[in-house]
Amino acid sequence: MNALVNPPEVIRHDWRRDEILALLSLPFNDLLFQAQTVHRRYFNPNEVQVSTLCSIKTGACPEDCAYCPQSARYDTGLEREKLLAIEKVIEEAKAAKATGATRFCMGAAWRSPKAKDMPYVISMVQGVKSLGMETCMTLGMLDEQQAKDLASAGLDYYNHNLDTSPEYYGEIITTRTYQDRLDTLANVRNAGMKVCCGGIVGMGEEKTDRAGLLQQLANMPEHPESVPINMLVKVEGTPLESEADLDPFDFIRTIAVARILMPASHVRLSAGREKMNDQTQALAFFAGANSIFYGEKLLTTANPETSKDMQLFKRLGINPEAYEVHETEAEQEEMIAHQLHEVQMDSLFYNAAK
Ligand code: SAM
Ligand code: DTB
Ligand code: SF4
Repeated sequence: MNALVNPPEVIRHDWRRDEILALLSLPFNDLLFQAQTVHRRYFNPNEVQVSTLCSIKTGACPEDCAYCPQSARYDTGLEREKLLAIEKVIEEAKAAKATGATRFCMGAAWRSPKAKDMPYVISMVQGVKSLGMETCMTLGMLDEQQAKDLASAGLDYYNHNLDTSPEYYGEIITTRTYQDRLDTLANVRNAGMKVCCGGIVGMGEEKTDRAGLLQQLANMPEHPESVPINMLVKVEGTPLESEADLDPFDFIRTIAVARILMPASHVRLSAGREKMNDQTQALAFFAGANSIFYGEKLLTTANPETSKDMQLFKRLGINPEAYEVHETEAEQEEMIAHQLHEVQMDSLFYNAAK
């Protein structure tokens, strides 16, 4: 199969595995040239979207994802925490906004949200939105109604990753199926939210698994608007703690091919930046990555210092992508007070109904 000489003009949803493998196997310079050409057709090449993560519920997760420090099945020394108070989440979001983040992504170590959690997470969405930030959540599996409720609350993005290829998936997770993940993604899409979906590389998978993950993402009826490509963060105590390092060029290739297959999506250079040098990150931007997680922590592990990221942006002539703020500060304060009152009422009602 002849790998593409010219990148496609149309957005395709019918990629074959062998075509993707051929792209991943191109000479590095040819691949990066194609990816950068596609990138420039759809995006300003010198703008990168910045999102900050916040762990709203940490640790003690019942799932067995082999990469995850938050699974209760592995002794990673992580202290479990209760669901964060809404006030604390708003405080964190304000701090993230003050350092330049435009999207606030709230993650919970859950298999899926319980009914009692929903009023709280809904209030978090409304509170963060009222700060004039984009909102994203990752709470595990969602049923149709939960997706609709989050969409009605104004949640902009839902993150739910496929993580790897369908063939390799069983080596990494046994407590939920690939189809479960696709079902949640369909519920999110049908509820009208934007989809954030990607995966992890460096988990001992083969090149064909990276192709398989990209194929699944690129052949969705609508491409995820946001595609996080995570480099495995090897955490002591997890089954993947001693996994061999992936060649950084293979990481860059994965980003470049994601860019070519999903030309209009934001591709995020996600977990793993703490261990990457500036040159690798610069190559990732050249390959078409145009989003990062920004802030000194991911969910539970370290991320580069914000000042270091800003220095890197400056050295590369990169600007953070803007996001419009709509409300005045007084309007924001009023909305937050209203949200807090609502959630207090909801929890009173929930406790009374128990
Ligand atoms: N519990 C929810 C779930 O799994 O759907 C949401 C939080 S979970 C931590 C979100 C994503 O973080 C996972 O799907 C995985 O892709 C990524 N992730 C978790 N641990 C990681 C690690 N050690 N290295 C890289 N990515 C990781
Ligand atoms: C995603 O794809 N990566 C983020 C976010 N979505 C939720 C999470 C990375 C977690 C890395 C390990 C940790 O810090 O716990
Ligand atoms: Fe739980 Fe999510 Fe970690 Fe899997 S990735 S163990 S579902 S927190």
